[in-house]
Amino acid sequence: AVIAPGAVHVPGWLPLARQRELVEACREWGRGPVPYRQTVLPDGGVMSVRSLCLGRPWVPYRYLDSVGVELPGWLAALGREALVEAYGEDGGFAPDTALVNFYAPGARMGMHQDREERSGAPVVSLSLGDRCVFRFGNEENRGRPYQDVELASGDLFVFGGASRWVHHGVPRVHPGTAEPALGLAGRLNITLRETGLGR
Ligand code: MD5
Ligand code: FE
Repeated sequence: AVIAPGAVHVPGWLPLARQRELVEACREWGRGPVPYRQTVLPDGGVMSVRSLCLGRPWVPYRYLDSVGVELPGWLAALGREALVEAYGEDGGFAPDTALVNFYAPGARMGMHQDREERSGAPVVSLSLGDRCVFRFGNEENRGRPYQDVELASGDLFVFGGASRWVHHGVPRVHPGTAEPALGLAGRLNITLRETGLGR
């Protein structure tokens, strides 16, 4: 479904077996040298979401230290497949970082824009585990108008073009709604991005 120009939601894009592999990869990354951590914002606030970054380390306060592993080639390839699914072509998408967010029951993310990247490339978002309310707003401010979209495990969301700089957030995660076979209490979100920062 096209939510807005450049914003495409593909429910159930990832089959369950692929979801399970991704959940296992997220667990494995968390066992590396840099575990999932709550980010401390410049104003001293502490995010309820726990995050981890693969590949290129970018914004110091937010994107933490990279776990020190390259972005796996298979994950970058999955990002290109996602763009083909959403737009019909991958546009040469070459993500150099992945941000993995873990929402334990009760965690949420306030409305914000993603402005740290120095690239206009789309952001590819993959959701795993508990269903959530994803709030897709407007470019001007954190408030209305916005659209609330339910995201479930396996859903793909691509944010590109005119939707790249829209305010967005996750006001609510529905506890206990993950497919039991995933063995996940909470929600994981993987975003693939081009930082535009070079090497
Ligand atoms: C999440 N994460 O579900 C979301 C998925 C973050 C974050 O918001 O910054 O870690 S990414 C959603 C996104 C990215 C870029 C643009 C837009 C949404 N958008 O224009 O709505 O944990
Ligand atoms: Fe964001």
